[in-house]
Amino acid sequence: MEKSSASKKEISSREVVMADHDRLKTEIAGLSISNPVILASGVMGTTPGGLSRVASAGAGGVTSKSLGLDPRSGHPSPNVVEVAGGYLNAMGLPNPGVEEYVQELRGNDIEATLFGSVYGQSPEEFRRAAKLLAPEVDGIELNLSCPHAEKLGSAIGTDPRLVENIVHSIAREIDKPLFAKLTPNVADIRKIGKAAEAGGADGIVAINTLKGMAIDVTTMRPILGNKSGGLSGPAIHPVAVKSVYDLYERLSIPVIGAGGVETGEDLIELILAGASAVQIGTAVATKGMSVFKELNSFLFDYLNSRELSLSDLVGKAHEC
Ligand code: RRO
Repeated sequence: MEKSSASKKEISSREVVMADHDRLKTEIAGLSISNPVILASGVMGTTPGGLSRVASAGAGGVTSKSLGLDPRSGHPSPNVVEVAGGYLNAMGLPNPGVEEYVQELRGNDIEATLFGSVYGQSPEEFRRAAKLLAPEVDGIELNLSCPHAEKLGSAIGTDPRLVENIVHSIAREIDKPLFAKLTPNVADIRKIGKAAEAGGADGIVAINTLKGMAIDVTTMRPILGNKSGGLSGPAIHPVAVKSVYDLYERLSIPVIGAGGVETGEDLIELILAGASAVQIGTAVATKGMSVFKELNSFLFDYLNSRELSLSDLVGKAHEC
């Protein structure tokens, strides 16, 4: 256990600037990261400028919007609808294409660990996108889990053999840590996690959004342009906790948790379940960019008051 040399009273989150939060420094799959609160793919990540702003707001890591070989305009609007406990989205992977993004990333001033997210329709498309992006980022996230894009995302990420093949084809060709982002829309997420690990993934991100739909009772039609979408926000947090808990128990590689984190307690819960770091998505939209400093301050105080290090906390709920 890492003991603090100063008392609780001497170090308070109000006095400590982010740069001094050494207690929050961590390492995931060989990547050093200044704190474990990471921007999830899909929010503020369509341009490197957005990622840079989030990094300046205190995120330890930032993740790009998922990028494919060709530009995509996405699904027809409406793309987002508020529902009980969160939001349904069906953006449809809008992105400028990996080559354009790579151009924009050159000379970037992003002061956080940078994850590049990629998607594809086949192992070959994933491999090509990942190879183009890898030189410009610190780690690659494979989006195997978009819940509403035909032949992409979770259409791929629910098949363990395909997951293993995709990860394997990329792991041997890039020299950056490789993370597989998994869908919760499966009977047993551990099987998909195991397949990604067997393919050579360095880490897992769990979870992407859950499949959902909202229907307008006046028009009697689905609200989203794509009809169905992915549910995010507090409603999916318990699903994320259970998924991370199960994956941590079964896998040897680190797990980055994601799903409905809004408060410091939500963040700690995922870490106790086994997450080495945690992604924030919907809360950036609902609470603003101050959420990164707010969550880090809460975590700092939580650790400091208990004289614990971050690594003491990871997976601690499994001790009982
Ligand atoms: O772009 C989207 O519609 C989207 C993606 Br790529 C994803 O991974 N998860 C999600 O809920 N929406």
